[in-house]
Amino acid sequence: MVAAELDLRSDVTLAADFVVPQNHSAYSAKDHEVWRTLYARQKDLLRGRAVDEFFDGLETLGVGAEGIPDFRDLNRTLLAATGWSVVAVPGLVPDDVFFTHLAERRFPAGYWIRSPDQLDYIEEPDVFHDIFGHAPLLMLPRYARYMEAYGKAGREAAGTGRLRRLARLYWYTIEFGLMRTPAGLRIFGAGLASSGGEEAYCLDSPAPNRILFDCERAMRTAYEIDAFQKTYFVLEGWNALPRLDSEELRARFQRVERLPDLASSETLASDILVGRYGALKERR
Ligand code: HBI
Ligand code: FE
Repeated sequence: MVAAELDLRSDVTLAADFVVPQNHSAYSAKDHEVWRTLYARQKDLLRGRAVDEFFDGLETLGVGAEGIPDFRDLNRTLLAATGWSVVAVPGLVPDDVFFTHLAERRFPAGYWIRSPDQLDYIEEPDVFHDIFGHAPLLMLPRYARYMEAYGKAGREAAGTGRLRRLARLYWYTIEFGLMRTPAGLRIFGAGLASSGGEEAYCLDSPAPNRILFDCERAMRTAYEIDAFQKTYFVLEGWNALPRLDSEELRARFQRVERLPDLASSETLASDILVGRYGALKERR
């Protein structure tokens, strides 16, 4: 099942929530082979690079070594741990649909898988990015709460200029976030965990900025859509994930709206830069 085949299904009427059956038995041997190749490669590449909680989640979920997981198996474990589940969708869904799922602790996951000649680059999230990248940390209560809060905040911000700032926050934490741990800098972002290339670049290259996470700083910062990031934000542990309740968020939006946006490559005198080995460097 590859992206192009989605077009053949466009005559199927989509439900309002965009949820479709995963149809696990319809995956071909080749589909499972693509998954296994990616799964083995990423697991290996992430050793010593991803946070321990990512591996703990992957192991507790206990799926993926044999092929594309059946969401029903995944969901038994996820539901019991944090009340989250994954639902199958055809690809990117509209913002309001996406936020409503998250607010109700459902992660919309693409069900299709990339073709063997597209192992490293896809334009829309597929089942490998969505499940391998996102599902393990949904086992973590503090992270699970943040994702739900993001969904609720997104629904409130929908149709306003605030959505752009909120989307940046998601990008720089959930997708491309780094964390300072006693063992050194580690990946927790799903976009990094599922990437063939950027998972090493984000930690090893001297080129990008690594900035100690500051919620409002991240909300102001543009990001790269089809290139490696020029800036990564580094969280000081899971409790550094910001609270996203309406009141706190409203105050943050008000401050951010008075400040200029920042280019993805820019640094400020007030940034606390993080070295490749996790050391903090105040100012340049
Ligand atoms: N849909 N399936 C899917 N996955 C996403 O990550 C996603 C989406 N729709 C909208 C969206 N992300 C973002 O634009 C929001 O975070 C703003
Ligand atoms: Fe993602």
